[in-house]
Amino acid sequence: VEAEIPDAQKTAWKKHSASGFTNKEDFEAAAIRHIETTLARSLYNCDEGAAYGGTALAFRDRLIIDWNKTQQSHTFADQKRVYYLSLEFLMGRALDNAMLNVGLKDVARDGLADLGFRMEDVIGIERDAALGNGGLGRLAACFLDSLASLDYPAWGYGLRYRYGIFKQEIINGYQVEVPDYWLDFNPWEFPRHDVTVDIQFYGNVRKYNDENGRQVSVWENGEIVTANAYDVPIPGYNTPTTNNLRLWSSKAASGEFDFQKFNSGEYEQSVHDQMRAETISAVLYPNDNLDRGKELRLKQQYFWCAASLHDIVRRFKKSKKAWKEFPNQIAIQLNDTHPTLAIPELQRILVDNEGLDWDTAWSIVVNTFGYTNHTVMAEALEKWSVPLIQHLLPRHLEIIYEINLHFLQYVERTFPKDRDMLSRVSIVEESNPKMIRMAYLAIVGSHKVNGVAELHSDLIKTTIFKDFVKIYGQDKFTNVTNGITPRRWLHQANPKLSELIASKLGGYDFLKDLTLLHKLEAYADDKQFRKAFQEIKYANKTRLANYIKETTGVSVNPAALFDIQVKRIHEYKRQQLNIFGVIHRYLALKAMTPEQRKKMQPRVSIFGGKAAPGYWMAKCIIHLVNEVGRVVNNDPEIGDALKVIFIEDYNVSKCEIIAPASDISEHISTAGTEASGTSNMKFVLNGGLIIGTCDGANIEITREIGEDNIFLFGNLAEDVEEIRHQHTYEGVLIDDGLQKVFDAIHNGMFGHSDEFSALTNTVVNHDHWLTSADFEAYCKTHDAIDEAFKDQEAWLHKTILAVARMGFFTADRCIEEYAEMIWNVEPQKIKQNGA
Ligand code: GPK
Repeated sequence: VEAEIPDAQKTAWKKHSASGFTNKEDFEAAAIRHIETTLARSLYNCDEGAAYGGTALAFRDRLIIDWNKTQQSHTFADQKRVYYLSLEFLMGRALDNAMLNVGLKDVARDGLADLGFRMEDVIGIERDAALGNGGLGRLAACFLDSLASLDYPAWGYGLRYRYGIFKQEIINGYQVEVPDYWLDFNPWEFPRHDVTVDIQFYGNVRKYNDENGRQVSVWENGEIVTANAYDVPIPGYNTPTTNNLRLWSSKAASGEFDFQKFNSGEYEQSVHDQMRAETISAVLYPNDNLDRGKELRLKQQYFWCAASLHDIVRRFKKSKKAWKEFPNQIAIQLNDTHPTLAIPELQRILVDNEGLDWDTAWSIVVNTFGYTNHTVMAEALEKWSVPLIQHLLPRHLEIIYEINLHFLQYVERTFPKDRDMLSRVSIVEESNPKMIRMAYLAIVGSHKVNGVAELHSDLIKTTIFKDFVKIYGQDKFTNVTNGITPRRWLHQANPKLSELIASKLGGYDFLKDLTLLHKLEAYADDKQFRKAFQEIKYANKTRLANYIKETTGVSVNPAALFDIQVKRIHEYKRQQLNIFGVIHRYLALKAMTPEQRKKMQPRVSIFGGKAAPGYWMAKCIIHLVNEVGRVVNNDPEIGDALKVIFIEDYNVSKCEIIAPASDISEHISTAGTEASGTSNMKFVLNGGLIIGTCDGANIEITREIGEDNIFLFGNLAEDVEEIRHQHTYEGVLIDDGLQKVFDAIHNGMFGHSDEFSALTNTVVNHDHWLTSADFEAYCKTHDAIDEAFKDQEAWLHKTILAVARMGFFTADRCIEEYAEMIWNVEPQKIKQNGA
């Protein structure tokens, strides 16, 4: 390609080619130029918003220079690439991350100071990119950071929602959802008006025989919607590699209007068609760990899968390689079952459009895809009704049936006498209406299936996917324990701790090899180090206390024990256990004399998280937390002994303030329900300890950091079924302490008891989540925490050791495991000066 360009053109280009700033002067020049020209502001109306805009645009320019180099270099090298398909990318803010990853935050800070601005204020202007619900979406964001930081040629593919996860407001103690329109100023995306894909829905399938007598299927007469690409640069840490996140936006096929309709007087209809098309990428579905089966959601899934695959196939075809090379050039990872339609879609492209025979095509498909499962809970496993798919995607339904036929024939050959097995593993559930089981389709269409923590990966093999292990053998199923990026979750969220660590480890290499943290073990008994570590924790708690004061008006004492549970509100995550425990503590404090109360360890119980808008029970929990807070925080007898805080609108940027400020964080799901959890990793990495159940990654965290440095309690996963069985046949035994809590609620201590009867009744009637069975152990463990916290030196010893032993939980390790076990891809270094 290079040789075809005339020398004169090259010279002109090279002379003016953008190079990007590296010092304060050049940063200021770039920022001011953007403020004056791109934003049309002057010295006299440059507010913080404009300063943010100018800074972000200056960094965007820099990122895009590296982005261009990276993409060019990847294209020339033509190595295998990874495509990470996820309906959610919970990115949070981009500016701080970009500044740190390219190593120019100090330069920008000095430059902004010259212009009269404080870095923290400028960073605080940015809206979170909140295109996700919780753990699954944030995992995708951490993985993008690691893929770029480790120099893997990788792209993310997602949807460009006009509205991300809703903004949560708490009004009179209740959650109210407010739309999050985040795109009015988003300097981080590049609209690619030239990159469009036409996507078909509905229509019919026509069959004919070609000249060789082969039956050909044509899917036609459908409705067309156009997918438009928006690219978001993903900078690696301390490397020029800048990968791409491509987000698709939907619009009406003819661009603006359907001119025929417009001219024939059907103006309203043509506008309506346009709005209908734009609806596809309008809004993120706000459910976490729940499948609701809405038609528009299926449309989103197909729209995004089809656009992404078209893009991937287009890129592959440019290389003119044989189709059998496809899986050697391309690995596609399915983040949960949401992108499972990519499997029949690739099969359709290969068979219907490219004329490959079924078996050849299918072997390409299976070798291309890998599937990550994120939950064992039945209510979260996706199923789509056959009539719905038939209507929306008639050709895909045929292909899914054909895939199922081949699969069931194979099963029958392997297990000739097991008729039950066939109906159990069929991709088509024989219900009324019939349903397509997306997880089964994902397993059948992938070469590897992984869970996200050891216990979870074992559970999927012994419960929901047991039959598939028999059919395919153990090797198809594997584990990749989740991780987090230490760039955002240590260096960015907790710069002081990162600096302290760097001062002992002789630099910041640990940010790219987190196992180096083990060298901190030598400082666990070092008096000075402990003191510095403790001061940082105190400063971070003060930062959070100030935030709480500003946003809720409640003063909390940074010297108190900060006990934090922030995550989506879900019964299985058991925020109800936490708030019942808080009430139990409050009742105990009320029963004490003032002298006794003074001896108690002061606590601040902090909650945060969103409830899905239709999740009544989760909303009751939020309401109860807020009402308990109102009563406890205004009780003059209690004072600093206990404060109960609900932080409104928990999101990624708030987590960056919250995670460094915990003494204890709560990861207390019913054993066997939380696939991994990732906030558990964030809190320990930032010098806090965990109270947790033997669930998800808590188990591996315990193994790594040592059982003296974590507070585990509660029934084990293997015993849960038995206890539920007892509940059904013998009734629920309500713990005495919990009964007192329920009595207080019923007596109206926290407002009208009707408001909370659903919450208490579900425990009394079924206690599916073992709230009562685990209550006593939970409260006792909190008492043990109070005791342990009193000995600050011993506490510091534990927290420092824990930090030192968290190296395993970096997302970099995850990416290396995926690359080796599932994707078979190699990193590719980008030279500082182009390809
Ligand atoms: C799992 F099934 C789902 C889902 O719909 N949303 C979601 O965030 C989470 N998850 C798990 O609940 C966590 O345990 C896990 O750490 C996270 O996915 C990432 O794997």
